[in-house]
Amino acid sequence: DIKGFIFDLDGVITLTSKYHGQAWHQLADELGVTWTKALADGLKGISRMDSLEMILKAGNKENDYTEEEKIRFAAKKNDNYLTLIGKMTDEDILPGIPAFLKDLAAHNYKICLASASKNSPIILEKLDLVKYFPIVVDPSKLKKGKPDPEIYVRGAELLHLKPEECIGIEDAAAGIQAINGAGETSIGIGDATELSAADIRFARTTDMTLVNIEAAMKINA
Ligand code: G16
Ligand code: MG
Repeated sequence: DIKGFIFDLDGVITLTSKYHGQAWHQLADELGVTWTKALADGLKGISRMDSLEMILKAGNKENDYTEEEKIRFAAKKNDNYLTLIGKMTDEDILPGIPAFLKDLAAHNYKICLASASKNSPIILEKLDLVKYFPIVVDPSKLKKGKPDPEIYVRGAELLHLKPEECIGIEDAAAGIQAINGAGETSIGIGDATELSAADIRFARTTDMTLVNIEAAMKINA
């Protein structure tokens, strides 16, 4: 039986994914790396330093900079990102998410956050969602980022649940791979081709309701 839900943040609860993309795009331009949709999609859910490595690799520049320079690039991207998210409010929560969270709480499901973002506590505050997420996986304590399952394994542990009792929710292929690897049920929000590995997929957040999830789980069973 499903007893808990483990949420990704960027792209599931709010579209910070758009701002991450903009900030990386600007850095890629400065580094002379061509920005493509494939690169943008591949970066979703990937940690800050791993994202920078992917961008440098895309431009065959992975050996061009020192560790110090790379840390400076990542810090610059983050400053830019923090400016972009500066004006976010609870109106930036994706449609259907507040009702879904309320429904989960009313049915006593356990909830936690499994975002790769070190900025997620700030964003939860801006969105006024801290009350739903007293439990947040700390990404700085993990050995490996998504697509490694570690973050979703840790999420289930923090909820005191077995992986098979948890549903993970993601907008990125790397995240779905992490949920599946953890032995949890995966829900993908977004594009069918990008999220073909998800156990259940919804085109948009408003389709994600307990009724629709229960129906999809019956079909899959
Ligand atoms: C998010 C984003 C990624 C971002 C990562 C790290 O993951 O999707 O694009 O690179 O967090 O974020 P930060 O630089 O803020 O620490 P998720 O897991 O919330 O989708
Ligand atoms: Mg995401």
